[in-house]
Amino acid sequence: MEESGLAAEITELFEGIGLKPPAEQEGTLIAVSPIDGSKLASFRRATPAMADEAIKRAQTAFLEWRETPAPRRGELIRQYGDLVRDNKEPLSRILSIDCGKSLAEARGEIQEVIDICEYAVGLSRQLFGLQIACERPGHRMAEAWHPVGVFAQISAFNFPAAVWSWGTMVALVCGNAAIWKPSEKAPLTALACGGLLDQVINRFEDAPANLSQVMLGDGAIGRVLADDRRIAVISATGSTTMGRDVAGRVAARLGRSILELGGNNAAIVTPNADMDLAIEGCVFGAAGTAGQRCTTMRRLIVHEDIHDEFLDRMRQGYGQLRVGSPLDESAHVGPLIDQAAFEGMQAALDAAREQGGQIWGGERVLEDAFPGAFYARPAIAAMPGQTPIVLTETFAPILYVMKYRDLEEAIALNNAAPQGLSSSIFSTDMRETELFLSHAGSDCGIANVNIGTSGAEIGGAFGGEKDTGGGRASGSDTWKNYMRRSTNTINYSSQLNLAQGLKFGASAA
Ligand code: UN1
Repeated sequence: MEESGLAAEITELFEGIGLKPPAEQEGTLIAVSPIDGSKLASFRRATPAMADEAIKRAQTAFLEWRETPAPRRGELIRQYGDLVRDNKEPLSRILSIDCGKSLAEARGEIQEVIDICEYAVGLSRQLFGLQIACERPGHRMAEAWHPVGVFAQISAFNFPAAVWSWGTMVALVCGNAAIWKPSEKAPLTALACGGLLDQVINRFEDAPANLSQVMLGDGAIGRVLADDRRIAVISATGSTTMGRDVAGRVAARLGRSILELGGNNAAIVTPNADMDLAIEGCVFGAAGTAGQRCTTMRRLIVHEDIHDEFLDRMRQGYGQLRVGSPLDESAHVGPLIDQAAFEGMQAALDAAREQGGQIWGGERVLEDAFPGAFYARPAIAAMPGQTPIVLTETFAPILYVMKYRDLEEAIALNNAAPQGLSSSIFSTDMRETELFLSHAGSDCGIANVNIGTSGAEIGGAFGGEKDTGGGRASGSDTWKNYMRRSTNTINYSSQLNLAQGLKFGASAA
């Protein structure tokens, strides 16, 4: 495999942020840039024995870290957030080269890491329990939240930094030790973000060594983590197939998992929509990040009266999109992650054609400039209805467009997908928008009005239902997923009163 200038740039970027460049090892795990298909570095894969050692080290770190008061734990994360802020530009470039995301979106992702650090710092003073009304006199009942143990994060290539930070920053503030298994398709972002975290941990007085560890490997090492009883909580983001495997393994040992898996997200556009805004929201939602967000808009359900005009305007919008290197700031759409992603996209477009769809775009471009990479024009597929391919998540920029007649029908189409991550409605009619948000509306974990399906802020709970896995990885009260709850009943009277008015033995006499 060829090397290009990108490997040299990675070396410079790592050195620039004070980290050892990813060494050229003997290993079989090869980091490839989706920008041009060139080799960036190679690594040895973690073995099960290495995972065992890492878990042991993490357990030792956990026992020490849980003794550090939570606000002090927050101070570590504050320092890390500052370091990420200072290094936002080089980290964004590393991320862009690593996973092919446009530089603008890579900056957005690193900003998401900074935001989650701030959020976690705030949380570090708010890990509070409840005081609960007690039925017995002279008793007090309360609940407390305690660190839970070793936390493991399995992250996907498409958000190689933000998704890790959602879990890990919160888990650390909650008093846990953390292990990260990043996607083998984007390992360099993990080495950079994890390396900077190590810098902070190493100079922080109250933080034990090995509080955070990165393990490079493929699904095999993910399965080792999923099977291991010493991993108290495991969070996994990726495909539904991967999530089912992790869920089964963790359930078999009665462990705790937080799953954020696939999405087949739809937007409904009603005749009451602000059309300009809807076009803008749908073009970004469907074509942004080259269709490789779990929140990417994949289905568009448009009222029959405006369908043809809306489709025309979407096609015009797509016509303005520039596909190009993610490092070229004038490009909107970068490459697909690899050849398999491109082939998956082509297979889905073939199926859509067979199922009566009319397709625009989808072809490979820039093959001469980047023969080893896979750039494709985002595709729009006008479909005769919600055919099987429309209900299949393809991790590529394909937007299936369908008609509806009444809003109940549109909501039923929205909810017919096996996944339930994100959804949105474009309408200025509050009867329509409130119905969509109600119990009888969208069944997704995220339901938006007049914005697209992607681009959630970190403060809200993030995740979804059904095949999306049911987990909530970030925001709101999800910190509780990273702690264990202890219910405490304290008797400060001199009587032994049993609950439910029970009388027992001598006390009954
Ligand atoms: C993902 O694609 O796995 O809501 C996460 C969004 C981003 C996160 C996406 N904040 O689009």
